[in-house]
Amino acid sequence: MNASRTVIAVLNGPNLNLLGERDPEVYGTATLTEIEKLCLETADRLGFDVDFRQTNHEGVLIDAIHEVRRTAAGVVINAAALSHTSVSVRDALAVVDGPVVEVHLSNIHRREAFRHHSFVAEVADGIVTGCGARGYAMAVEHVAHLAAEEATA
Ligand code: DHK
Repeated sequence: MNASRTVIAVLNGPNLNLLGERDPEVYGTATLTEIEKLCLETADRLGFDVDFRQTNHEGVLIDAIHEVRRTAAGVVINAAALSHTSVSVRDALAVVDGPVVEVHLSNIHRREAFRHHSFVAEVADGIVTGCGARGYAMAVEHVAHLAAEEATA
């Protein structure tokens, strides 16, 4: 595997810094720090490092995608509300070299109609939705699997 592409970027959008205190019945009780730890442990087990970030700003999220798009082995992204609104985030993800897996803590299809469509989903290789914090581990695992597959292709 290419040594410069062993990092999985895990990118988080608006309001996810409030996990643990924000609507725990919808998003669960795990904090973003706990989710970061879960991602680090999962990736480490599979031989990858993690670059874990959160921002409340669309442009900062796009800059983060640009920053990692050529260097990361793949991207796990919970763009949160921006998933439903941002063509710019979608377009940035479309030019990521490695696999992209979208994750949502809640099952967006069981919620309000405005959450049913995700621009991110249009450019994602996989989607994990409704599996809570564990969904991040599943998404990291899948990115690692796809990245390893790509590296041996
Ligand atoms: C997180 C949010 O903040 C919402 O805006 C999305 C997503 C769902 C989640 O379930 O992780 O609609």
